Amino acid sequence: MAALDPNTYEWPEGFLWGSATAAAQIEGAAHEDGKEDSIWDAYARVPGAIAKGHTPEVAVDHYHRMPDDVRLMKELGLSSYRFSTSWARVKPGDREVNQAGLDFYSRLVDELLEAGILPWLTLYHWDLPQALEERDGWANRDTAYRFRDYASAVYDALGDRVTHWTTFNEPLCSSLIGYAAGEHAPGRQEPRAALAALHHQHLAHGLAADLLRERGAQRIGITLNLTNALPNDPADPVDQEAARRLDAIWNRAFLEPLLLAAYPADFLEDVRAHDFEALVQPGDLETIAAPLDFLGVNHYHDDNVSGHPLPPGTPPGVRPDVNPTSSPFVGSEYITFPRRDLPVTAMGWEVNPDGLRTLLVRLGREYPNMPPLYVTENGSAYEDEVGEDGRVHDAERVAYLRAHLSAVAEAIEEGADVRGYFVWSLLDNFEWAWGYDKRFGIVRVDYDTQVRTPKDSALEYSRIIGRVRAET
Ligand code: IFM
Repeated sequence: MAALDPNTYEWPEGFLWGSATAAAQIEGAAHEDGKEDSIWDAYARVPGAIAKGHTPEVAVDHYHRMPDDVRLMKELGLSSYRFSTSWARVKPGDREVNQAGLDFYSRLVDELLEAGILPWLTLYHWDLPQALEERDGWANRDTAYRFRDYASAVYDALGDRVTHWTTFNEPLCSSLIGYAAGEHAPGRQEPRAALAALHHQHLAHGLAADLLRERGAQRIGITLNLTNALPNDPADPVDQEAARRLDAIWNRAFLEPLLLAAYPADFLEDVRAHDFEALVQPGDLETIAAPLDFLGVNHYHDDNVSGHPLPPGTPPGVRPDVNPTSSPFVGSEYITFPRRDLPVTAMGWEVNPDGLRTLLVRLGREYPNMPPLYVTENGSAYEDEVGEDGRVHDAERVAYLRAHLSAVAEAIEEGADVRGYFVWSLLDNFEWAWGYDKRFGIVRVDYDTQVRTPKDSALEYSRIIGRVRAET
């Protein structure tokens, strides 16, 4: 099929056009109005944890510039904005509710509604209160119940105006990458704790989903970062087995408890040495499989997987030591690296829009009870330069965006029930362990002045959205 042009494609009626951010990546004000440390504030103080010693302390100062940022979203024509609330702002130290923290989100929601933009709220985008980490964090089952209480506080404040609730963003990262690979906060390298975090985040999702449903939330879902695990050599049984294991731990260990109330049998076998099943108490899986109104899909690139050691002379950017799947808990070596025949972004991630199409189509076909899908993140980091005209002509990001929207359109044509797309990210921001050097924004932020300048990609996105809006 010839590539579908996102500017002329007839997008389904009501398709949501959004952009996404996360509290710790944009807000700043890390210790203001009662907010206390999250694990990312604490982790940023560990020497060498974050590139160039960057911290989320100021970020892009969204906490103080929020009304201007919402104005910008309105100018671009967004129909929805996906943001996260910070647990450490709402309940500092996970103690009492901090009204000043909730008031900030309440003002944000009011600004969005006033601008005609649907607020799409995520409760957990990786910033656990540090005080809870000091009680063993997500490795402690009790944290799941603390999360339910936090969700309840946020719902009490915003449930009259927010209709769309996402419990977790990419639990894979906040469990396996934070607790086994040690690349993300809290920086632990403890395989069993990582598996406990995985299960306890699932449980926390189910507990919160039940509570939100009971209180009357209209749409409840979760966002997963899913991949296509491709054997490096499709004919090599060692690579095939590595791809099978990656698919199990990366995709199915998340999808199946949520959709089928069961962990995949091969995943249970892979992690048997860590006594994973002892973590699962009677009734947990029923709680975890609470009904979902949507599944958020985050996808940036496929993963090329090999069970063999890295070849000599492997290009920079390949870092098997921080690869969660190379953690000792899976018991064998896994290596992912970009496919050599594809261009890569500044993250070293391959650019392969067809992977997004494949994934979206597969999800509906493989899970008959799959709820509607939203692409809740997709985007690219490039080494942007400011031109003499003061603008950012980010032709590569424009091409990435157009190609991936075209892939979404193709997936819809093939039957995938995709209801919206959120570009990552609205603004350049704090890219976790990479600090501020990796710019994902469609809007440039000058980190010295905090001035925002829409890049060409923002203008192109706006044109696509504008056309659809004008016609609907
Ligand atoms: O910046 C992150 C985001 O917080 C979660 N998904 C991937 C993005 C790019 O790495």
